[in-house]
Amino acid sequence: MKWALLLLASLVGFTAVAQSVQVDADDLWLRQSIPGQANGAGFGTIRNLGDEDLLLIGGSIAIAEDVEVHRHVREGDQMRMEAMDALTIPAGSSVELQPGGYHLMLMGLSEPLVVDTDHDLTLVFSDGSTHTVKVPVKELVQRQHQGHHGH
Ligand SMILES: [Cu+2]
Repeated sequence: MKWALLLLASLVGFTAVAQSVQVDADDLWLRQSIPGQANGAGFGTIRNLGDEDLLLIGGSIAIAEDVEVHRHVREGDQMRMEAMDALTIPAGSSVELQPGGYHLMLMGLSEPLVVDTDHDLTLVFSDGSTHTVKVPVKELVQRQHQGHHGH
């Protein structure tokens, strides 16, 4: 009887340690890249299902050297990207990664991102926890009317 309780206690302890971060990132996707393109980009929604804020600091993927968190910032009439130390995903809330806004940048692609393939992407948070999802590559949507956006 006693050994059973000890076993149970150790199992419970193990479960607590092994518990993965409470994140839903199932609709993340990667944008199709063209051959020779150095970097790729990932978009979609990251939901924090836990009750503590999460700080996304980057990630990893087999086909790129590194995954960075980027945002676009406006400088006069120009938009440029910059790397972020961390992107806060508030507890019980979500953050949208989208073209022209926050995004994941796949630095140093070793091969192009091909439509209808998918890749294991691991998100890394500031507390060392990780979350791995299978993300599909989707078509690069051409924007026909760039420059016609009003204010
Ligand atoms: Cu970027």
